[in-house]
Amino acid sequence: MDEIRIENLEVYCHHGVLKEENVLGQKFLVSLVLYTDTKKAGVSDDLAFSIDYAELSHFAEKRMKEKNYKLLEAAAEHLAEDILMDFPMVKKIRVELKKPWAPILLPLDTVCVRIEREWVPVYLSVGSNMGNRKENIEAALRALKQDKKISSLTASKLIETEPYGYTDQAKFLNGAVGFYTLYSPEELLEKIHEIEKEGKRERNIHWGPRTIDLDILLFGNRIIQSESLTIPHREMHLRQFVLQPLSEIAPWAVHPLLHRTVSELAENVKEEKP
Ligand code: PH2
Ligand code: MG
Ligand code: MG
Repeated sequence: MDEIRIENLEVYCHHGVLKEENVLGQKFLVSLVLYTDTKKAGVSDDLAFSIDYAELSHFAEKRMKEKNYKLLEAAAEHLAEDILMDFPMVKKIRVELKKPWAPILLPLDTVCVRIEREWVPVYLSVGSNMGNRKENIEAALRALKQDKKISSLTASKLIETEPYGYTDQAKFLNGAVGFYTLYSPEELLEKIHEIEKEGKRERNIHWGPRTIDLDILLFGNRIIQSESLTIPHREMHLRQFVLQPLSEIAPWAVHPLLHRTVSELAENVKEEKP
């Protein structure tokens, strides 16, 4: 990706763990790498197709002064997030915050925190087999869309499917959604649990009837195996009711463990069906 860089923007502000830092303030240096596509602006010579670095620098200065954080980490985290949310042309950002006057009673050039954050593409499966299934799913999608850390949401058509696994239950409506997010996988899982709670989801029978079920299928190309999360979804490659809607919105997405596209996986599952 192309880069626009702002280096060592000086901002006087009051972040710090120490009282005297909060009272007196000090100089901070803000360096930003904005990852974007400059091709269109390059060809047309028109600022409307790029990021105005003057505007962005003033925005960064304002945000740095607006709130006082104890940690450079927190100031950097919020700045990265605010820029990604307010400047849609910035797809990914590197933020470097330096304190050249850090009061540590020893001479130093600077201390620095550097982070990279980006809009990560995510795919979820959605399902419901209780109550007003369509409305349950639509309410969940509305909640996702309203979230500022979720953007560009697209949803597949909903299909009716036979219950899989535990079969003594009503038919499901299933679909898939894709979006970009600033959440970490754990934060997204928490968000999903909140939405399921609002949708009156109760966890009684494993794989049993539910008003709303949202499962993370793919999170960028991340591979995660923890107590709370398995990404890619453990069974996504075996489930027609997941792959069929997913291949409608992301046929080209690649499963990072199986190295197969979603449309290839969907074809395979079809063939295996009796
Ligand atoms: N979800 C399950 C178990 N079985 N079957 C269908 N057809 N659709 C589902 O969404 C589904 C299921 C557990 O999440
Ligand atoms: Mg599920
Ligand atoms: Mg689930």
